[in-house]
Amino acid sequence: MPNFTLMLEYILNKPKVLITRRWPEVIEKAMSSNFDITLNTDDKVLSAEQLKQALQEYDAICPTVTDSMPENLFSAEEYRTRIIGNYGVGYNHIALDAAKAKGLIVTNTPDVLTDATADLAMTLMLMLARRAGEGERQVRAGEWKGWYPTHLMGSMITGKTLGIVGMGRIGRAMAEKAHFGFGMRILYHNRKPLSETDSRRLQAEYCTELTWLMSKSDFIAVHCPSSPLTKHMINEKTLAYMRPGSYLINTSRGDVVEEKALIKFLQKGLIAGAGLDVFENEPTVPQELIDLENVVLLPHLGSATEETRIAMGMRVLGNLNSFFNGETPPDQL
Ligand code: 8YV
Repeated sequence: MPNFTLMLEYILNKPKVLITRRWPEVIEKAMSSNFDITLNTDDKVLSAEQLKQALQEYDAICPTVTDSMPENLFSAEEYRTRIIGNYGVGYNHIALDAAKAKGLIVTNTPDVLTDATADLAMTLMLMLARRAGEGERQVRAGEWKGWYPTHLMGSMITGKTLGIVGMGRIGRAMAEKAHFGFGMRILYHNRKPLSETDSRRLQAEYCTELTWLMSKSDFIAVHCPSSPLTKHMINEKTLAYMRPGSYLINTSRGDVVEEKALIKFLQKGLIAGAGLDVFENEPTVPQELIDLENVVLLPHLGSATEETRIAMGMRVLGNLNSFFNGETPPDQL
């Protein structure tokens, strides 16, 4: 039941909205025409104290993955904030149940970053297979002495097997690109299988056991969200099922992979390499990973295209508009 007194208040006074990090200018402008927005002009990560304060001062807060909003942030009796419009699809940085228990609405931005993230996972897969990181470092260091037949030989991805862990939107988009673009065979592990039509179209094989998928894949791409269930899902035990020549790619969340175990497997040469866009303690990247040649490391760029970052902002704007008009936001969690 909409709160009509509040709605009237929002008509008379534009809702106060905090955007915690800088967004593309065009979308900041679009937000400012509907709301009384506060920008974080320094673009520095806000402290827990600042976020706590913001919950008392703003009608809406629009955080990103860098804003940790754990359970203890929602310990006050009352809040001015009614809605948290997360700028991103992953929301493991927000204690959803605690926020909801205090009557806050939380939204995210699904769909619009699916292709960008799947493209980045493909980038990592190709870079690993073709040793692009090593080659680029060689050229930049002036160490390239000319062509020779055995120079930086990598492997094909065409015709190889890709194991997808988490067949949600992004997993499916990667399966499409890999299968139709590169003729890859698709295996996937997910809570439930794809529809008959989708699995036939992609010729994708459902693996109920993660370890089975890991033992049969040349490339393993992690696309499941972070949750207590998926934390360290890729660990010492499961990594042991990977083939010596196989590669791990992670563009979801760092904590799905137990970094320490991965480092051990890479250092011992038990797997061929890893492509990582996310880490357990971002922005800290363990020196052991940096020291390895057969690892491609990116700074959480999954959705970093101009088109996508604008679309994400539009999605937040849509959610806030609906909410302040007394409707259910389309991406309410
Ligand atoms: C975003 C992401 O850039 O949306 C996500 O879940 O991982 C990234 O692509 C980031 O989360 C923005 O908050």
